[in-house]
Amino acid sequence: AQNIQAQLERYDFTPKQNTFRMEILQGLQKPNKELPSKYFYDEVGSQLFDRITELDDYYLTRTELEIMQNQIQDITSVLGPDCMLIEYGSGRSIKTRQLLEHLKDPVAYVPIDISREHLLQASLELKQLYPQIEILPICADYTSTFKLPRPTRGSDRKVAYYPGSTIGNFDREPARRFLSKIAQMCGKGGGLLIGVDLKKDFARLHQAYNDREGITAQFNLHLLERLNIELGTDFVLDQFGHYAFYNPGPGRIEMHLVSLAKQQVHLAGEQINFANYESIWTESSYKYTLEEFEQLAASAGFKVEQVWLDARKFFSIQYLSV
Ligand code: AVI
Repeated sequence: AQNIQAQLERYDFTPKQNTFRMEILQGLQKPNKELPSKYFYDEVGSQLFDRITELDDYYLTRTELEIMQNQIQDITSVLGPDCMLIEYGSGRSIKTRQLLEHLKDPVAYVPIDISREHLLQASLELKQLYPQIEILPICADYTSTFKLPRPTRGSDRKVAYYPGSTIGNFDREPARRFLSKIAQMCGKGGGLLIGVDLKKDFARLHQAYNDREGITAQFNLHLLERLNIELGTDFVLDQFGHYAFYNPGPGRIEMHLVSLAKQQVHLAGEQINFANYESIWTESSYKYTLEEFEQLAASAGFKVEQVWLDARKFFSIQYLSV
């Protein structure tokens, strides 16, 4: 436990409060207001997201786990032995357990997450479950630049793991840039195991982001609560509404917070004006066809080696090599 704490002290690249404030202010001052979705994930936000992943309506996590369960032998044999597994946005590392249990002699597991407490708890649990695997957590915004730790033992063939279809939360060009960064980090011989949500009927998509228990709405609104607590804004939460829909042209779910009145909010001495029904765009979640994703991967320097699907073809797990 002490080793993990010490490792986390050395590899703590938590974003500075100033960067946070600046990004939020810039987003709210745009003519079409927006907020970066990466800021959903403070402690409460991460817990709300965990609850989303367990919802009946949110098919993504369940389907990805089902593919993992059915194909784990094949997946781990494609990944090969002695790899250093690096997970981007590891959260509770639930899906990773399957991998860690079946991979042949993994050299180390490097979970990267922006939520420090979540990361620490998950790392401690993993160390108890798999004492033979070196766990090297990094607290960072994984889209930023940070150094990777060196594992104590042997080969450093790098395999990145990016499950959950989180790649869908990037617009196309940032997605390409992020994937190329991973390709460079992995280098020749390395690869990326990635979860990608697929295009499907609109009603199913709509339901996943408008769940009957209202957890997605809470998750979306919590972003404003976080700004009130951490940046001292004065958002009145019940004056904003969750609004999410599938936009078939660009092929994405758009999640918004809509102002339910003409109102003002204050941040860092600035006043931000909201018209009635004006929206803040808080997240996009792109859905792909296999062909579209193959093109995106190729533009980032990756070749699709293998694709695993569920029976309904809702979701894909793909192995890309450099
Ligand atoms: C993390 N990410 C893949 C989720 C998604 O489905 O885009 C975030 C989420 N937003 C609303 N529900 C879940």
